Amino acid sequence: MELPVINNTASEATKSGCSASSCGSTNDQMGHLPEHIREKVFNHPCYSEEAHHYFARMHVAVAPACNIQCHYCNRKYDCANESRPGVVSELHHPEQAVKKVLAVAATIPQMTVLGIAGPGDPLANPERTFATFRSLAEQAPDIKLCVSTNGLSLPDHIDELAKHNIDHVTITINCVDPDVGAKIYPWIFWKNKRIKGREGAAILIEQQQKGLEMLVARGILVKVNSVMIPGVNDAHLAEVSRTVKAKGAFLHNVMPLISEAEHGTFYGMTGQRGPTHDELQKLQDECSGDMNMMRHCRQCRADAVGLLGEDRGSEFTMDKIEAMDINYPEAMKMRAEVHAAIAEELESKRVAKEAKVQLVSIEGIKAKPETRPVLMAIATKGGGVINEHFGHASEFLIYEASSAGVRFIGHRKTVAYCEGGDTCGDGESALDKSLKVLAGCEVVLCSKIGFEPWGPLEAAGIQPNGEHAMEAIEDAILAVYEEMRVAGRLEAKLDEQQKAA
Ligand code: CLF
Ligand code: SF4
Repeated sequence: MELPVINNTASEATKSGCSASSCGSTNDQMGHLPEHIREKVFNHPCYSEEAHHYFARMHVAVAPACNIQCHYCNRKYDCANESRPGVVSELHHPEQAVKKVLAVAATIPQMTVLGIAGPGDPLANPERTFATFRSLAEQAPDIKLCVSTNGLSLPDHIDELAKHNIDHVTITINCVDPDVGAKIYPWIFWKNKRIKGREGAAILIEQQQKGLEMLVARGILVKVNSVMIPGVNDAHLAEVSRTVKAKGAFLHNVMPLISEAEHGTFYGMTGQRGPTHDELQKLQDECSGDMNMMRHCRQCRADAVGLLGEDRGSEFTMDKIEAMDINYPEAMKMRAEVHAAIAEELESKRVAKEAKVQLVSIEGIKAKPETRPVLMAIATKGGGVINEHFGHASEFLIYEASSAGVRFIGHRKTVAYCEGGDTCGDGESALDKSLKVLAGCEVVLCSKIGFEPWGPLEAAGIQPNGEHAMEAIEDAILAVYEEMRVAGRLEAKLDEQQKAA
C-alpha cells in the first residue's frame, strides 16, 4: 500500500470556516486564553472540553519499556498514566504505526490528534517514539502530535520534542514531596542503576519539575496528570496543582486510581482503594481555584482510537489495515469537509451563546431565585447532543445545573445492557450497575428509553427523560432545570436543606 502525504487542507478548512479563537472560545474554560494558545487547543479533544464532543484522538503503542515502577501499574495491562486496564492488542514498529495513523485519518476524519502514551514510557523508548513522530510530521502535518511521559528523562528530550513540533506534552506528576513519592514509586532506573524509595522519588520529582520548566520556556503546552490515591497523595494534590500552575502548566487532570485486584498491581493486591465520585469531584473543585482542571479524561488505553470514551481500536488491527482499500485523495477531501462542517457548527454555537449573553444583559437582571443544584446524567455518542439510547450507553456524562448555570462534572462508566429493539428488558445486573453509577443524579436524559428501566430509575429517585433527543446538551439541561423550578421541585428541597442547616 503506497502511503499518502496528508496535506494541510483539513486544518486550513477548519481555520477558515472558523478561526481557532472563535472555536476555542466556545468553551468558557478557554475564553480567557490568548489566541495562539486557543489555536493550539481548539481541536484537541483532551485540552479542550468543547472539542472532545467533536474531535477524536488516537494512540499508537510503540513504547513498550519503562524506566520507573509505579505501584498502580502492571504492564501486562496498559500504562495507568494514560489508560484504563486492558492489554494492548498490538505493539507496533514505527512504520506500522505510521501506516495505522494514515488509515485512521482516512477513515475517521474527526481524528485530529496522535498521541504516544505507552504502554510503557514514550521517552524511555526514544528511538521508536521519535521515528514515529518524525515520519508523521512529514506525512501528516495536519495531525497534532502529543506525548505523555512520567518525566524522568524529559529534560534530555526537549530539543527533539520541539524539533518535531510536538506542542502538547503531558507529564504525570503525582507528588512534589519525595516522602509521598516513596509510597507511590518503589524504584526508578537512573544512570544504569536501580534507585529505590525516597531517593528515587526525589530524582523523579526533580526531573519532572525541570522538564516542565523547560517545556514552558519553549512555549510547549503542558498538561499535568495526577493519579488520586486516597490516603497516599489525596491531601497533597492541591499543593501539586499550585506548584505546577506556578511553573506554567496549562491544565491539570486529576484521575482516579484504578486498582482492581485482578490487574495484579501492588495497590490492587494490597487493597488500596480508588476515590469515590464525590471525593474526586471535591478535590477537582478544590484545585480549580488555582488551575484549569480537565474533567473529561477517559483514562484511555495506550492504543485507543476514536472519540474520548469510545474505542474503535479493533477496527484497525494491522491485518485489517493491510486489507483496506482506501482512496486517500477522496478520504482527505472528506476529512477537509468534515472539519469545515464541525467548524461551522462550533461557530454557530458560539454566535448563539453570545446572543444569549447579550439578551440577558439587555433584559437586565431578572434575578432568578436561588435554587439548589441538581445533578443530571446524559447519554450521548458525541457531537454535544443527546443522541444515545439509555440501554446502549456505556457511560454517562454528569452535569450540574444550578441557578448559576450548567457545568460539566465528569463521566461515569457503566455497562450497555440493551442490544436493541424497543424494550430494555434484559441484563438486570447491567441495569443495577447503571443505577449505581447514577447515584446522586435526579434526571437522566437520553434519546430513547425502554419501558423496563423506567420504574427502577424512578424508584431510585432518578427521572428518565427522552424528550430532548438530538438537542444540545446544555440547552436541554437548562430546559429541564427550568421545568423543575416551575414545578417547585427546587425551592422545596432548598428549604429542607436550609432547615437542616
Ligand atoms: Fe493521548 Fe494524552 Fe495526548 Fe490525549 S489521552 S497522549 S493528551 S491525545 Fe486524554 Fe486519554 Fe485522558 Fe490522556 S483522555 S487519558 S488526557
Ligand atoms: Fe507503568 Fe506508566 Fe508508571 Fe511506567 S510510568 S510504571 S508504564 S504507569
